[in-house]
Amino acid sequence: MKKAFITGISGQDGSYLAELLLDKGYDVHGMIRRSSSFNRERIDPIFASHPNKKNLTLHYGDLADGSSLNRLLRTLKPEEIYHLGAQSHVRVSFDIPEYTGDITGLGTIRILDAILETGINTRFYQASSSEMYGKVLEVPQKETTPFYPRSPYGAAKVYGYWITVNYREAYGMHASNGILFNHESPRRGESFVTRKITRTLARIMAGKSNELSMGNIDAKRDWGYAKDYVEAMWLMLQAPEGDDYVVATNETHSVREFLDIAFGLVGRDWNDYLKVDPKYFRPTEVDLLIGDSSKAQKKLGWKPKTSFKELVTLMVREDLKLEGLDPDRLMKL
Ligand code: NAP
Ligand code: F7E
Repeated sequence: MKKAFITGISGQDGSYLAELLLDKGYDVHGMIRRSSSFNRERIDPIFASHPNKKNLTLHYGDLADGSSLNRLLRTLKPEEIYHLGAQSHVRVSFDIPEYTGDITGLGTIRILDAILETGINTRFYQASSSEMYGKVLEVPQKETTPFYPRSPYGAAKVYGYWITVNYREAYGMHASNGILFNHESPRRGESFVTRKITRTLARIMAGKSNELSMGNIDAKRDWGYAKDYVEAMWLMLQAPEGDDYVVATNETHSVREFLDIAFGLVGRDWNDYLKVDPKYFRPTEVDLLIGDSSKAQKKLGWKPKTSFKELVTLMVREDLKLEGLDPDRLMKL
């Protein structure tokens, strides 16, 4: 039985990846940080109903605490490490830039160095991001496109990317960067734009809200489905050698288009609810992202399975259910 260690297991991707690895028969260990209120709502359902739930174990630790990372790796000796933990909110990274650098940037070197220090034989996945392309220097963006980050988050991820490449080259580690473009799901954090839209829409439909406050709705993103994307992470660690891969849908859509589809599904017009609030604008914005994932397709056999419209539909559907509403009655499909 292969053993995997996941940082960020309580997050959107961590929960989908844990399910995928349990499905594949792995012994899955996840690191969670202590908080004053429960932060396990995405993984509790796995403990409740996954057929292999006995193979899932959680451990306390923190990306700021190198000694906890060393201890966990020394005792667990996982064959695969998926490093997903991060302060992952771009807008918030402007408010807490030093913390973001510490957790999102230095967190990566703490794990890589713990691997080196403990001498364990493992494969390493780094959750790199399309935010590294920032003010894009090429369209579409691929593995060879130079980086131009536009936020403390993007800059921290550039550090994580290069230190992963460096440890691969310096110490012969099987270490890979997945440069993932935006990916969403019903488990997406509620302050990211897609989930904010679908969550607020469901509350509007339930009569609990009549306003949607937003920032720059002209921004364009390459949006995929998180469940499809965690499969690419796993495939990278099954490849004979570590490498760097763009994971994207090769399509771009504006926030406006997301609003059109989401509100259109329930016969509403978002213009009746939208309020533009400057607090959601960023000091520097990433205007356009579109990824070319042909390398992942060719070398890993990975391609996205879920279209943009299907993604919006499944998110609206789940958020309506969360409000106790019947999607089949409300949605025009
Ligand atoms: P997410 O939902 O925000 O999850 C982040 C995870 O990191 C959570 O489990 C969080 O724990 C954990 N974490 C935060 N600070 C930590 C700390 N100090 N010590 C230990 N754990 C900590 O993010 P996601 O969307 O699943 O993304 C997963 C990774 O991919 C992140 O590194 C993100 O930056 C990167 N990424 C995401 C996207 C995307 O579109 N989703 C695209 C490219 C790259 P709590 O639950 O306790 O907060
Ligand atoms: O913003 C605009 C906003 O916060 C998308 C993270 O997972 O993906 C994510 O970063 C766009 C931006 O995602 C609101 O200005 C408008 O242009 O959903 P987001 P992000 O910044 O692209 C990358 C790949 C990551 O790696 C990150 O970890 O939407 N926007 N109005 C808004 N955004 C938010 N959050 N809230 C608004 O009200």
